[in-house]
Amino acid sequence: MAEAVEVSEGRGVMHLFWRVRSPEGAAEAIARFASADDQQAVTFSVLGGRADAGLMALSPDLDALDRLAKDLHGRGLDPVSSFISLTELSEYTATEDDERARLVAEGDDDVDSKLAAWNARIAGYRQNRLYPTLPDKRLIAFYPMSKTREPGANWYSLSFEERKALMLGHGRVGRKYAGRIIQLITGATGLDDWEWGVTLFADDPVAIKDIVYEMRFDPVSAEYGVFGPFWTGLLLPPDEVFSRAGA
Ligand code: 76R
Repeated sequence: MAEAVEVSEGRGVMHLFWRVRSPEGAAEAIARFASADDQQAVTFSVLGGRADAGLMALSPDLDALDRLAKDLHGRGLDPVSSFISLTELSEYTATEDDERARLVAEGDDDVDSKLAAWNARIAGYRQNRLYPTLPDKRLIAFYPMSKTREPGANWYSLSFEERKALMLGHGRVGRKYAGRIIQLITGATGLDDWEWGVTLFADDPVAIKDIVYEMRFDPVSAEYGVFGPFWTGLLLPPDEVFSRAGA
């Protein structure tokens, strides 16, 4: 067997979209993949006619993702699109110094214990960003995006402080959707055609439309965001996805 191609941190992420012909043993192959401790996969029926079905798979090993993709291809799932990315930590998350300054500015008289609680919460949050557990929701929405590099709107020529301040506003909008949306932002610079994959999980289709619409007004998206094709799917077990596709 080929040797593993392991990420040094986080997970490799593969989004696949197929036309379904005759998925001989495909559901079993996906279940086998997902039975490994550190691997996960969810399948979905793609809404509309651009593809029949899709998969989002996570593994620390890009070789395992590649073997899964080729195995499924050989089992009558014809890829129509795909996206390769890696989970990542944000460079803009608040630091302990930021949080201390915030507590001090608020006149908090219990800074040390508040900071300890904050550190514990952030450690869990970071762990979850790098090693997420895919949630049990009804809907998945996926789209790739990049930040612009145009004269007058070049994200990459802004200073770190400017970008961090802008991302603070972005996070504030995002947090309004706590409980309605679970988002997973994965990095793809140098790996695929866009810089990030945006994967949203929700039960209510309106939540997906609302968050993406509201984000459009936030300067990060309004001035610097460019977006690829949008895919929306109903999360279902593999056999249900394939039988629904008429296979
Ligand atoms: O540190 C954090 O993770 C919290 C702040 C935060 C960062 C750094 C955050 C919060 N995001 C971050 C990074 Mn986001 N996000 C998107 C989209 O459609 C659009 O206009 C944009 C697509 C959505 C819907 C969304 C949702 N985010 C990023 C990045 C990387 C940027 C970089 O590194 O330059 C991208 C591309 C991106 C895009 N974001 C949130 C959300 C939501 C719901 C939150 C709040 C989550 C929470 O706090 O639990």
